[in-house]
Amino acid sequence: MSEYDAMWEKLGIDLEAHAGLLEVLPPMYQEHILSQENRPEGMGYFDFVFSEVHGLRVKELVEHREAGGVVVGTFCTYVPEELIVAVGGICVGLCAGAQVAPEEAEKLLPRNLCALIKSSLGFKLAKVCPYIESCDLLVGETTCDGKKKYFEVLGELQPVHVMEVPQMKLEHDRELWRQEIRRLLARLEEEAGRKVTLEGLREAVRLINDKRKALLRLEELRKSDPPVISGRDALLVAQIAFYDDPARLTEKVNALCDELERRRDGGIAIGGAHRPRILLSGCPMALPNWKVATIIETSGAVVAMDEMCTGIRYFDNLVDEEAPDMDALLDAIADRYLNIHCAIFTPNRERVDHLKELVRDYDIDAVVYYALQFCDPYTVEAFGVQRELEELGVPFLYLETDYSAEDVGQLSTRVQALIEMTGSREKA
Ligand code: BJ8
Repeated sequence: MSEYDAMWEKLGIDLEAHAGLLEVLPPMYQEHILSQENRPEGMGYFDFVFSEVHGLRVKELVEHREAGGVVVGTFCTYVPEELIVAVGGICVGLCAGAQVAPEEAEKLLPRNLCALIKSSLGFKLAKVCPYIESCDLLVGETTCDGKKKYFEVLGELQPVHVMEVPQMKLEHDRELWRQEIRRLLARLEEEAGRKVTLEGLREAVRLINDKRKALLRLEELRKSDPPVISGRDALLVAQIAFYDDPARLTEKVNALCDELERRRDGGIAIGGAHRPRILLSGCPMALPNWKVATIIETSGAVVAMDEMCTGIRYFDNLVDEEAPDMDALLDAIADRYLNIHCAIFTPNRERVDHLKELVRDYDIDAVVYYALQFCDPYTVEAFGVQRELEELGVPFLYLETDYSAEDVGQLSTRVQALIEMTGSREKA
């Protein structure tokens, strides 16, 4: 029995299946996160949030709705959080980082679909996610084909608003996207029963920009060599940023950064001397997906940067807070989001350029490319990324995987070979 049982039951959660899910999380957390040595004290807050993953935060959502507010669930970093906040809503990124009820999901979706989409539907069908059950509205997007069609299936189970994300970044695409931002705002206003004011929207923009600034400050600290924070802890912070209260998260990330600055200045590293520095790039690693990061870091390297949507793609670039009127502010929001370089775009030159910049700025020894099986955008784009990085002399390892643990041994062997190779070569 949990103190939250009554709340979960009211949300329609299957208590028995849910108890099974909650049972597997603590040992996973121990293995991937808590087993690390010399973690910063500031990670204590994030450990606490994770220990309460379906408890306290869900209670906050329930109370928010009881007070008349709305909760909106999202699946992609293209959905502007500030619009949801501006209507007095709470935005929760719906994670889908574990295999749940795949047989059920495969009754409505094909087998050959990426693990993330199947997991998302699995959580919904098994009734084990109190976040999705707390949502008044889900916001989907036309990013990859799998998600686009998945939202039709999900829309039969719960209200879904789908944003049309263009696939190119030409002027008329930008125009379409700007209109889509306004269409979403109208839907959110209708849902929340209130109109957004210029000041309200500006305040929301500042709140979310502050969160981004704190997360970017953390990224800067990952340049320290020897490292002051592990890649797994940085990933955990980003994963939690998708659903925690933004103001509280900003404060906690900044407190963590203060501590990391003291560590850096005092020469306190997480693991002693220099370790090979890996950049992880590719599909998002939604909570609780730490498989590849753990393999890399238990093989003697550190993940020094994540070019993923659970990494810098989520919080890079700010919205212009000074836009003079409502139209300009909405355009500034649209422009910031269109500047995300997801593989669903063509051409996607900016992603490769950004990757090269990150390799240089973070003094990267090798790139590990993480692709979920059946993810066409990222698996196809991997070829060009590999060619360009190898031309620069940057070692590149392509890993295609899913959420199962079956391939851990095989992935570890390949990662270890990469790390040995970086030890015996000059840095790019
Ligand atoms: S902006 S990466 S969050 S779309 S892994 S579901 S692409 S088949 S998640 Fe993504 Fe938005 Fe892009 Fe980021 Fe499809 Fe690929 Fe699955 Fe994916």
